[in-house]
Formats: sequence, structure tokens, C-alpha cells
Amino acid sequence: MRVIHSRIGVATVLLALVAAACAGTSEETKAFCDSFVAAEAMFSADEPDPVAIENLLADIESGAPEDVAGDVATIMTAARTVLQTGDFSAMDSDEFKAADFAVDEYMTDECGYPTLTVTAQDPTNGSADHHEFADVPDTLPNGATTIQFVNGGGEAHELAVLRVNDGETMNITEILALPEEEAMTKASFVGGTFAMPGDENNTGAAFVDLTLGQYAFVCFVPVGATPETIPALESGEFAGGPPHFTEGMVAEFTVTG
Ligand SMILES: [Cu+2]
Repeated sequence: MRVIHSRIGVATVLLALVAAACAGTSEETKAFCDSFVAAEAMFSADEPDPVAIENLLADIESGAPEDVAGDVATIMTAARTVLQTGDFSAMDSDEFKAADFAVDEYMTDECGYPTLTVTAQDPTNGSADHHEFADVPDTLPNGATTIQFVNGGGEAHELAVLRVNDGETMNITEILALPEEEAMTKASFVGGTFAMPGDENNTGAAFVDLTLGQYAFVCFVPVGATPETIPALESGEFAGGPPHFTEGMVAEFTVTG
């Protein structure tokens, strides 16, 4: 953008500088944000490319803004452990969660992406008569987007971002009805976040580069999952009910140009 403006003239450059100051996003911040978005997408993918991810992690580390450099370092250490071991438990620590929250907050405030706020609702606290994502429009513009996920329900919820693979004619509802292995040949995870019920940890943020196509937000959390039952769910002592999406917690949308 700077190159184009410098060709047009000084007045335009000044205007552009004013606009940049208002938007508050420097080129360095934007580069950091875009690398982080790309890394999140790779971590969500079924078969991430290890070399491409390591390159991105190096970019993120070297470009980390001072305000969150320590938090970014914590996240990068956990990310590398996950890549080496395939075990996601490195991302369960309180230290990781605090760092992740801080970087999410920084990115929400500083990246300058348009923000979509989506609210989870469910019958447990009477916020809805079935499990659902509220406030999801039918269409969204393409480009990097901040998704602010607010849990307004009584159970734990996730917002998984699924994209229908190019060339696939089934919609998300049809794809989700298939056995998992077959379903994952027709759609791909491109991002996501969790949010707990109640007053603590009740928001999450996902940063997704939306490209033209068919998408859905989907919640795979089983009915009955609350912060109290999550340890039992993880250890297999509590199976929970059917996944929330089967109760209506799926919202399809189209990304347009
Ligand atoms: Cu849910």
C-alpha cells in the first residue's frame, strides 16, 4: 500500500498516514498478526506441513511485539512440543492458557481485522430452547477475521470453523451425518476456540483467514459437559450426551468476495 501511495503524491501519503494512525496497525504488527493466523490454520489442519509450520513459528517469534513477547515465547515452546510429540497436553497448562489469552487479546485489539461476535446458547440456563450459535450471518466477507466467541449458555462450548473442500457438493449438515473419517475428506478444520459457561473464561477468540466458499461453525462438545465434568470427560469416565451439533449447534455461512 505504501508503494502505491508514494506514487500518487505527498497529500495522499499524509492521508494514508492519518488512516494508518486511526487503524493503529503498523506493518510489523500486521505481519505478526498474519503469521499467527496462518500458524493457527496449520495447527487446525489434519496433516500440517512441519517445515512450513517451523518457518511460520520463526517468523512469529522474530516479529513478536514487545507487549506480548513473553507470552508468544510460551506459546511457541508449547507449539514445538506438540509438533515433536503429537501430544496436545502441552497446551493444557495454566501458563499456556494465560499466554494464549494475552495474545488473543492483543490480536483482537491490534490486528485491525473485522470482528464477528458469536454467542453460544443452550437450554441448561434457559438462554435458548436448544444448543445453538446465535448471531451468525448467512454471508461473511473474505479476508482475515477475528471471531469473538461468547458463552451465554450453561454448558461448555466450542466454536470449530469447518470449511467445505473446494469441488465438494455436499453441505455441512450432510457431511456431518457421515462417518467421521469420510466426513473429513469433504471438509477441513481451519480454526476454532473454546469458551466456558459462567463468569470466568467465558470468551474465546479465533483468527481465521476466510476464503471464498462454504463454511460452518460447529460445536462437538457432548451434551452435559460443564467445567465440573470436563476432567471426567477427558479421562473417559463420563461419556456425556450426543455432540451439541446434533442438537442444532451448527451454523452454516457463505464467504463471498
Ligand atoms: Cu456447544
